[in-house]
Amino acid sequence: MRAAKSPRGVPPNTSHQGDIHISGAEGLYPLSAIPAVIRKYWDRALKHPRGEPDKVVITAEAIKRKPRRIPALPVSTVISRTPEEGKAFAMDILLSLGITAKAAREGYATIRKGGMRGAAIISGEKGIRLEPDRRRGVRVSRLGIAPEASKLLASRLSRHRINTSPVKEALVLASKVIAHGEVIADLCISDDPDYTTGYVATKKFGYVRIPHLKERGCSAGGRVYFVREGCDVNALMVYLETTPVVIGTVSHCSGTRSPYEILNSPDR
Ligand code: WAQ
Ligand code: MG
Repeated sequence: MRAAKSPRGVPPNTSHQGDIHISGAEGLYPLSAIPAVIRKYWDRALKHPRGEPDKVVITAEAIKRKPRRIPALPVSTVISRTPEEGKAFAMDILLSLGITAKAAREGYATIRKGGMRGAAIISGEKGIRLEPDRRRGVRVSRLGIAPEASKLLASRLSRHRINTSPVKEALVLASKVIAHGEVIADLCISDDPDYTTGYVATKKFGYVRIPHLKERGCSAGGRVYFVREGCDVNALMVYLETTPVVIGTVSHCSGTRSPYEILNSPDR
């Protein structure tokens, strides 16, 4: 689903260029669930805190390949009280994985600028933007979670009172992205003005939630995928946009941990 509004003074439906992104969502579902999913996406598009769209596009496509099954990343939450603390923690994680300060700063600035509908792909060494359409970014799609895994995930997240749609959807998305060997890290800040928790996801540290990563009321957000230098961007885009992937198993979910704990014992 994609919901957008035209800039003031421009009639809708003339072109996608210049559209203001309101909301998007995607998933893999059995055919029987599609009517309910369309209803859910419709409600989400029209009741979004970013505003009212004047254009909503919902697309359904049959997948021809059996989805690849992958595990969900482990989940934890870092103790962080301000956007500055959150940013410092995210930078420490990125730098510890060999991403250069230049690339990390470029990625962070891209997110804080906001306005994209998808994610930016940035090379981890030189900090160069690699996706062909920089205004749009790459939109990850064809991903889902198996019913049994979804149930188990819900019960594990509930123990930490974080069994919510934003957390579950972001975890599924990040798990697909990180399952690709060329992606080193996924850094995200929501574009919803009221949702201030972001995350950094990596193979080594899992999905780490970062509370208060932006100021309340700020509508800028985005995602950045840091990739290995020399990565085959076309192959990566095909994987992200079109390869069907389903979360089949869930990893452990822990509560809050200090930045020091996370950086020094990534596995717990
Ligand atoms: N593929 C690539 N980029 C995406 C996608 C996608 N499928 N969906 C969203 N984005 C990009 C796009 O630039 C959005 O503006 C930005 O990410 C933020 O999207 O555990 O709600 O849907 O509590 O606003 C994090 C949850 C929630 C943290 C993130 O993102 C937690 C969120 P939003
Ligand atoms: Mg949003």
